[in-house]
Amino acid sequence: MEKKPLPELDRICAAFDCEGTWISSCPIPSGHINDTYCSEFGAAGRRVKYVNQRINHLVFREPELLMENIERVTRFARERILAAGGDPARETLTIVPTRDGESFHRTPGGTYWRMFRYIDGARTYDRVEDLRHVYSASKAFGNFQKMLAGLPGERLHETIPDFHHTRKRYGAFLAALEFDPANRAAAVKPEIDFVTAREKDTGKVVEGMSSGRIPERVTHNDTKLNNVMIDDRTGEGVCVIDLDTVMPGSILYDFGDSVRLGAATAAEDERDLGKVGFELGLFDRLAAGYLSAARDFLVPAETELLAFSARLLTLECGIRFLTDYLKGDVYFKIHREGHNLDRARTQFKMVAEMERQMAAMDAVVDKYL
Ligand code: GN1
Ligand code: MG
Repeated sequence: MEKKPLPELDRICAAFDCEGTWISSCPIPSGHINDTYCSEFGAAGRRVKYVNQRINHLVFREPELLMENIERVTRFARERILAAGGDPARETLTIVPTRDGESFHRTPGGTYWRMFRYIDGARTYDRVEDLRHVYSASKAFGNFQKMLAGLPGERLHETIPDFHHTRKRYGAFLAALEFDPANRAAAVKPEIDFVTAREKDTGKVVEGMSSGRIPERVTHNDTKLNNVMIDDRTGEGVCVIDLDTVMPGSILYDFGDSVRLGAATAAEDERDLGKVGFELGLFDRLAAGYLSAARDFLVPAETELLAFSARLLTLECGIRFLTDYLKGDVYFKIHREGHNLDRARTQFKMVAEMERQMAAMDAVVDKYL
C-alpha cells in the first residue's frame, strides 16, 4: 500500500559514530511500526553491518525517553552478560552513538533515527520452522525477565501508556465502532460480535494488576517469536531484540503475547482461515521453554493465569487490529486492502481454538511448573 521513498541512509549513517565507509543500505521488511534497514560499511578490507531504525514517533511519542530506557536496559544486560562470561556483542543490542555521543539522531525534518550493531551468525524467524526454536525463544524471554528483575534505579518510562491495558483497548474499540470513521463497521458484524461477547475477559489481568495480586515487573511487552535472534549454529536464543516496549508490566503480557505467533499454524495475516489455528504441541514447547527460566520467580497469581493469558493477549491483539481497521488503518502499517481485518480474523480464530482447548492448555502449564 504505502510506497515511501528510500531515505538517504548514507546521510543518516554519517551522523553516527560507526566504523569505515558506507557502501549500501537495504530495507529489512519486518515490524508494523518502525522502519528498519541494514547498512554495510567497508572498514580496512572488512565489511561491517549495522541496523538503522527510524523510530515511529507518532506511536512512540517520546523517543528520548524510549532511548533512555533502552540505554539503561542494554547497559545493565551488558554487565550481567560479562559477569556470566558471555559475549555482550551478541547477547544484547549494542547502541551505536551519534558523533555527538547521543543514543539517537534527530534529522532537520524531525524524524528520529538510531543505530545498532548487526548481530552475525543468528537470525529471526517470522514463522515456526523448527520446534526447538520455539522452546529457545520462549526460554530467552523468560531469562530476559529474570535478568531485568535486578535492574537498579527508577521505574522505567512507559513508552506507550496502558499498552496492554486490555480493558482500555476494548474501550478504544467501542469508540471506533461508535464513530465508524471509515464506514466499515456494517461489513464486519461477525468480528464485532466476537469481540463484544468477550468483554468480561478483558478485565481479568488488569484488575489483578491494580489490586496488586499480580506483581508489576519489568517486561518486554512485544514477545513475538521474531523478536529473539536464534543462533544459526546452536539453535539457541542468543539475543532478545525490539526493546521499544520494555517497561513496567506483567509477565502475563509477555507469555500470552508469545503464543499468538509461537503456537500459530499460519502467518498472522494468512487469508485462508482454514490454515490458521492454534497448536497445542507448540504451546507445550512455549510453556516448557518459558517455565524452564521463569518457574522459580513466578507467584501463583501469575502461574494460574498463564494459559488464560495466551487467549487474552491474542484477543487483545485482534481487538487492536480490528480497531485500526475500523479507524481506516492509521496505526499498523498495511500492505494490502483489508490487511488489518485479515490480521484480526486470524487472531480471533486462534482465540476460539484456545477457548476450546483451555483445559489442555492449563494441564500443559501444570506439567512444567
Ligand atoms: C507491532 O511492529 P512490531 O511488529 O514490532 C505492535 C505489537 C503487536 C504487533 C502485531 C508498538 O509490533 O504490539 O503485537 O505489531 N507494536 C506496537 O504483530 O504497537
Ligand atoms: Mg515491536
